[in-house]
Amino acid sequence: MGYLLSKMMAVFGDKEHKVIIVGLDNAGKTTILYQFLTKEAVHTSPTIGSNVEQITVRKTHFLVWDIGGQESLRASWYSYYGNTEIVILVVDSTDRERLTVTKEELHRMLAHEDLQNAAVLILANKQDMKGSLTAAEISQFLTLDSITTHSWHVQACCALTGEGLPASLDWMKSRVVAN
Ligand SMILES: Nc1nc2c(ncn2[C@@H]2O[C@H](COP(=O)(O)OP(=O)(O)O)[C@@H](O)[C@H]2O)c(=O)[nH]1
Ligand SMILES: [Mg+2]
Repeated sequence: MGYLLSKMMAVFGDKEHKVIIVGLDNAGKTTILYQFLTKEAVHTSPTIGSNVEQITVRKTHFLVWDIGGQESLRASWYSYYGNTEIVILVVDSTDRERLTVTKEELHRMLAHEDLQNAAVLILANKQDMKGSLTAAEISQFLTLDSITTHSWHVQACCALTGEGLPASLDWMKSRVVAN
């Protein structure tokens, strides 16, 4: 391989892929970010504040933003959209009442031009809890099948144990490598 090409590949390989974690408050966003860091990936130094971390999955670097989900903060989600390659939408699978709100937020996000090229990972979290909806039920409720404009994937998980999270990181990696 030529020097220039290998140099370019090295630079390209070091690219940081921007990820945002969204979802309603109490869905488990921060717990998931923490699980990603301690169980599955190399943790390099935290950067701006406490809500953004770099996660490395077999040489692929993600810069992951954990964004607040309280109603008052949701209006400013869009300010994080620029250059986002992956949106992780965390759902509390026991919170049936607020699934409608999540559905609205999801479809509003997908319509935003800054997220045109982003892939969406829906995490059906809190699978350890009694009465939690399955990933298939969440999928149906959020009408994921109607999404044709974005690459999406739904994954059942439990942030407390980390179950389902390695598979999530694999999918994320496959998305950015595919691009
Ligand atoms: N049982 C259970 N509790 C969880 C799970 N994930 C998060 N939690 C709990 O849900 C609450 C909210 O989690 P947090 O990560 O702060 O949610 P955030 O507001 O979306 O950042 C905390 O008490 C967590 O311990 C899970 O998979 N199972
Ligand atoms: Mg949080």
